[in-house]
Amino acid sequence: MRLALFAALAAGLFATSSAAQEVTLKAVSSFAEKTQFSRNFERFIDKVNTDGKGVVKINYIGGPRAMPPFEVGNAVRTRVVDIANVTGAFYTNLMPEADGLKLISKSQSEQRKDGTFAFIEQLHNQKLNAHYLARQFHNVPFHIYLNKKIGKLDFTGLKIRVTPVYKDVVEAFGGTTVTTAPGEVYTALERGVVDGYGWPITGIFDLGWEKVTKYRMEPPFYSVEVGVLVNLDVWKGLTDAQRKVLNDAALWLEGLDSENEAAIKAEREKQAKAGIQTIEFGAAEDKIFRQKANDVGWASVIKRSPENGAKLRKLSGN
Ligand code: 173
Repeated sequence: MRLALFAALAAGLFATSSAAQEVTLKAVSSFAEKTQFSRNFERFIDKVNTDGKGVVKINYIGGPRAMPPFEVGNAVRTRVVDIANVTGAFYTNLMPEADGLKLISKSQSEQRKDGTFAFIEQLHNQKLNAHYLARQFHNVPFHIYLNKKIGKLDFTGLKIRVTPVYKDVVEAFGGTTVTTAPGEVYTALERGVVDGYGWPITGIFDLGWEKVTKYRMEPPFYSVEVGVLVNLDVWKGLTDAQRKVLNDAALWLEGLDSENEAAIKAEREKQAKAGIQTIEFGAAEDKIFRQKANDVGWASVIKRSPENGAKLRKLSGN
């Protein structure tokens, strides 16, 4: 009887002490589950849960069904969640400099060497109480998709769905903008509430947007940025072993960007097959568009955060 009690106690103790070594982190994504910009984060979670068995575990709550995309940055800041997959465009209200991340196209390894990453980390520490663990999709560009054909580089008379990523450039070329989360794009297009939208080159099929999209405008511009953020207090409270699992998985996650080139090529073909036509103005106009996009993008960041914005631009080399 006594022995049984002792055994039960010992087993109980053992369970608690091993549980105390394993930390569970609550995760959300600002993009829909199993879609283009959540998929690699979900692979990262699987990797952490496999490699980190008994050390660190990620409990994935889900995408926008669990939390509105524009609230994810604040949820990391206030530790409502521990770790998140989110683009800077969704938390510019807390950190205006986050809008500059799309203007940085250097690889992460380069950014880690030349101090860019360290500055981005510092900004996230200060403004978002977050650790910037990884950046994904730096080699994936954005496009403007349209349902009305335009004959020149001019959005006058068009209403275009944006996020902070595209707002300044669309307005610079005369368009009217309406900001929505990705989850509202399909209905807005279907009802003709908007004449087009900004989105990366990849991912429109996940959401069925090819059914309500006629044209993709060239050229590609900017650089997608989807970060993995960890609440800073949570990060500081982890053991070296726990941080190592996350750091190793983060580098692996960033390495998945090598898959993007093939994915982009396949996506362009798939869009053409789905009947999406391209609108092209030629090399000279493309250059004008990209230059203007870059200039108005930086101007907007620098206006909202003069010192940090200027420093970020200098580091970016763009
Ligand atoms: O919602 C968006 O169009 C947007 O800003 C974005 C940013 C990164 C990846 C995908 C979409």
